[in-house]
Amino acid sequence: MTIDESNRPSLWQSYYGPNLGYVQEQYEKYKQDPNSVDEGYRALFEQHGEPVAPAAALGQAADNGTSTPGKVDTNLLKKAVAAERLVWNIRTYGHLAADIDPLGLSTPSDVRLLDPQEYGLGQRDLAQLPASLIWENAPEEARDGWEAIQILRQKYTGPIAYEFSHVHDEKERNWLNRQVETNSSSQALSNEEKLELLHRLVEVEQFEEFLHKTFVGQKRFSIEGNDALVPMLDTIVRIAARGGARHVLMGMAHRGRLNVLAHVLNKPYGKIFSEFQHSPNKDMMPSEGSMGINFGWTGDVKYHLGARYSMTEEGQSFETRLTLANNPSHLEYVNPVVEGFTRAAQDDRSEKGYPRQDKDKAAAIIMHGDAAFAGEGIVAETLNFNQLPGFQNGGTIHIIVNNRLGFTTDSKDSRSTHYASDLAKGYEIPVVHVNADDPEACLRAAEMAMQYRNLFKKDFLIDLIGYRRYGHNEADDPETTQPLMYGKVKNHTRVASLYGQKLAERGVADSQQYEKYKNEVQDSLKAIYEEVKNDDSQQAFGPINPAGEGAAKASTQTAVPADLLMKINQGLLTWPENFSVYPKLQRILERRTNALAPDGKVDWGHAETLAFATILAEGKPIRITGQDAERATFAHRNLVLHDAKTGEEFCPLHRLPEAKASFAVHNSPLSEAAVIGFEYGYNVHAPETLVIWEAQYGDFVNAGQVLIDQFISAGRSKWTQKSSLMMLLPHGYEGMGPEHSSARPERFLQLAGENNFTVANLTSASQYFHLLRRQALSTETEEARPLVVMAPKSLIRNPRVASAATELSEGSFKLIVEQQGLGDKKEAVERVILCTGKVAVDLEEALDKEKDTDFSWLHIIRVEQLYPFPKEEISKILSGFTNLQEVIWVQEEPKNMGYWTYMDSRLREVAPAGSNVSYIGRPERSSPASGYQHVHAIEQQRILTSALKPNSLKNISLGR
Ligand SMILES: Cc1ncc(C[n+]2csc(CCOP(=O)(O)OP(=O)(O)O)c2C)c(N)n1
Repeated sequence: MTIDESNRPSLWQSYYGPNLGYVQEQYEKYKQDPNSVDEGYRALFEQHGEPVAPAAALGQAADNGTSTPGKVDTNLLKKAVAAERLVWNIRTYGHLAADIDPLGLSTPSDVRLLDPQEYGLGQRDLAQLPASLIWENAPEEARDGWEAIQILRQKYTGPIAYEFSHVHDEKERNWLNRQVETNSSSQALSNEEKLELLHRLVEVEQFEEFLHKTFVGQKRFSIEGNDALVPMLDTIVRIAARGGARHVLMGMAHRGRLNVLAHVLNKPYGKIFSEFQHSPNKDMMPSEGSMGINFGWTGDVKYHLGARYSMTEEGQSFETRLTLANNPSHLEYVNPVVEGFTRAAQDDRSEKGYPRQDKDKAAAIIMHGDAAFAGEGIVAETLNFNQLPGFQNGGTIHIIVNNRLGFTTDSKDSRSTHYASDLAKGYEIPVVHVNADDPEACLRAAEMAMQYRNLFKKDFLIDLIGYRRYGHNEADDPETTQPLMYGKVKNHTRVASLYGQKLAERGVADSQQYEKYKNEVQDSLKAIYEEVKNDDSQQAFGPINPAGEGAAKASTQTAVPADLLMKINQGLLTWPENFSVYPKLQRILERRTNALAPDGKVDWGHAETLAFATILAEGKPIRITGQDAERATFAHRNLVLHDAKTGEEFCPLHRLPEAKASFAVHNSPLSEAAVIGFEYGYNVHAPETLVIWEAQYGDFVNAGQVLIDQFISAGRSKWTQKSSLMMLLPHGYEGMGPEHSSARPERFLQLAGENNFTVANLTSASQYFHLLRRQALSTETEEARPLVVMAPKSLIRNPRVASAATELSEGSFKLIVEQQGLGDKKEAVERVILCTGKVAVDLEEALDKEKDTDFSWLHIIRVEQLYPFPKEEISKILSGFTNLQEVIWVQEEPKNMGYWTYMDSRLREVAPAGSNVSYIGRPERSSPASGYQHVHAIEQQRILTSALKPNSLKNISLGR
């Protein structure tokens, strides 16, 4: 780069006022010690000498005709300002001109903003300006503004494209730009490291090649085209381990999964070959949803070979456990689960109070598909966890494994954004796009991501832009839909080979190095395969424990001695001196003081708090989240008190003297899917914890249906992944209309099988107390199962639901509850009503209104645990009624919803011979409830009346 020195005007003429003052100050410092000033200024002073006073400067300027005496050289100033704008825009839009398209497929972007001419700046103009004036990080070799711009452009338009301008925190943005501009985030790889990188790329490539040739036509969702993912993961894991992470938790879909399992998690090649070898259907195995692809691989557990990552450095040895989460075919839904794993791995739950989080103890890496990242809403829900107190994990590294296709769909048809990653910008997550054909750049990106994470404890996203060597799976022909792209792919040299050539050109490796590595790796793959091929005893998968039948034990000892309950109750009503509880709430809470007395009653909210307290007293941690979970939708919880004067928060369960474990209570973001996934993940990773998710209203749970179907219901049988997640789903027909009436119990009952979870609907505070305690006691045992509770709404405050203290200090959870005052004269009973939840209380109220009526012909059984079905308990009662004619299921839900389709066949099994099994409830409907309060009231009344009237079935018509 040559510069015409004769065209340089005296520099100081453009400095006036405060600017000149500042420069003169710098000069004074420079005179004392040249090293005390910025390199740029040093160069400036060396070249231009002392900054001269304004008059002299102006005189000088006037002399050479570039300025008028007494006036600012506005022309030069304008140029300096324009140059600043140019610098800013290179930082902001340099990515548009970056070299991040390995196949050269993209249409060029409009990059005029990166061109000095666009700002009226020529080479000469820029050369007039000192480099450090327009770019504070200008390196020494930039002798002036022109050279600075050339260097800066190079940095921002290379194989890594940077997007940071959406990061609002100036400190962070400056740090990020400095990393790019000073290269301080990455030290160049040593020759040895470069050879290691080449070797790794050969392993990645040859593993795929071997599978391709050996298991012809079988699907594997090859990584090829984005091979650099594996060494990037190596780098991230190494930095995390070095920084103290004892867990690295990963999530990814099908693409490249086998390669990551083999190389990052050390799943033995033999195991993988065996899965192909023994696959029952060579065409279908492994499919996206197959075990081979989706079964995770986690270190350090008995039934899997370990994926322990060990390293020794400076006399210190690190051991980190790597986990790749089990994954359903549903793209991206594993993301919140991995976030939950990670937070659980960071939280210390061994002491009272909120868990103590150590963000360095565990790190999360989530890999995404480019189409799925842009398309699936769960991605946004998960990114939103980034900074939320109850959910953040000190920064997840996101990698979009970008092959610019979704199955057969081009990017133009799958997203409205320029980049696949654009969503992340809304969460202020720094984004870098990196060319997958430049493996060293890929490692730099990985390193930068981890340094950012370590420093700022926030998410970082790498968009790894490569291509897909084959079709969506290897059996697909991609040329039918993407002929141009695949024309290029076919002739595109693979990255290992490209990198081998590059190292040879640089003299780091000899020209045969790539071939040498390739032969070595091939030989070892062949040898392993020969062993597997001849060994029929090799099991494709580790043993999967059957889910196990049999009801969760009702009889678990859950009662708590009365004196302990009293003591705990006292503790719960003690708050710090000078803490002013909101007066109205204080009055409500203080009513609990005497609730345990012989004439007192414990209501729903109180029973819950007492259950939590006693669970904590037994050393079991609790975590409860949900929208407004701290107070609860119906304001019955109020476990976080707010000082009415200072706003300070206090949770009585955190100070309770008896508590021996942590209690985490958090209002969640307004998401169901991601929060359910997070809590499920938390619980799987922290199985000793009672983890509870509460829906605002039960009907919203269907926004998390994928998580329920794929993880909560089926996780145990698919992957032996145990969970005891509890879900509280407010449910009940109270005239609120189609919304907020139903938590869709029918959906859970339809999913129920193999004792996969418990479904309950309760009618008393004591039942809730015992069920909570039973669930807590079951954690980490063979009985641990998810628990779905159709939680109350109006019942929360219904005095009929409140319980005497003795019901907590004695007894245990009851699978069924018989209606008091009925069924005493066994031979008189002709009708038994079975029902669950609120309608049972409605029936009790209706009975009370007819105190003088003879109901000896009737008995009512409340089925408090719906699944597993309490068959024996119900049979026993029914068999005691010798004159029984009708067994009726009564529900408030429409006939095609609620419990009836589940109960119908089960009641027929338990109903005595000769008795009729029938239904009372709303007719079949397309929407769960009527939108009109008066219609609701009429329907509800009709249900109750029919249930309590002899021969009513003959007289009423509720439709089909
Ligand atoms: C929720 C969901 N919808 C649809 C599919 C079907 N499907 C499997 S892979 C795929 C394309 C994914 O594209 P991308 O995210 O870019 O990942 P790639 O396969 O290209 O690596 C689709 C639509 C799925 N698995 N999950």
